[in-house]
Amino acid sequence: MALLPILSYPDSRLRTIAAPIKTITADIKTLAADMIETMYDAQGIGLAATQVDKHVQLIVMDLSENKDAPMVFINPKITPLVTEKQPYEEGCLSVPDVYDKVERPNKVRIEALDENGDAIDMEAEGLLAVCIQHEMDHLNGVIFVDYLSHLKQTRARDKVRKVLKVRDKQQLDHDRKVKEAQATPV
Ligand code: K1U
Ligand code: ZN
Repeated sequence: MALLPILSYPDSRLRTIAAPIKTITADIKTLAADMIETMYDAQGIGLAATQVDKHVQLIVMDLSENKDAPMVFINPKITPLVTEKQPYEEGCLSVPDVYDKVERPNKVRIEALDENGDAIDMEAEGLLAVCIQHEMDHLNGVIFVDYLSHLKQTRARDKVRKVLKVRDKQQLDHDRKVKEAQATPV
């Protein structure tokens, strides 16, 4: 399995519309497994293929406490089961360290296939309903900050730039330390 790089807002590749998956090949199963590993590594509860620059209708999620119940959704379709929308604080691995409230229906029906091609038909409420709608948005090129004001979108862009700068510096420091340790005679 492999960790996949996650695209960061405002990368234009996050705007790509995902294509339906015609056949669940070994490559698709490997992608699903890699996305689950990537989601756990990034401490997320969901990940859409769009976020790892793969433009197919594939979502992984795990809302369990012990992170031992991954779910795979292929070609998902969502039907709202309530008309009213409720605010929920959302985050996104593609928009690190930015959290804000988005209003969505709190109960939806999810129809999809799992990684074995078996049909999923379930009702989701609360965080599960919010998360699947957030991930479906990714497959359609929509990011949760699109629902926020222009000012908040500008702030989100600035925040992501700062976070990525800090991460890059930490990675460089780490690489330098590893190199120094390898060069130090025992
Ligand atoms: O799509 C993603 O980038 C994953 C995203 C899913 C999500 C979380 C919360 C609401 C909607 C969608 C994340 O996993 S963000 C990180 C996270 O674990 C989290 C953030 C806020 C609340 C709960 C969890
Ligand atoms: Zn997201």
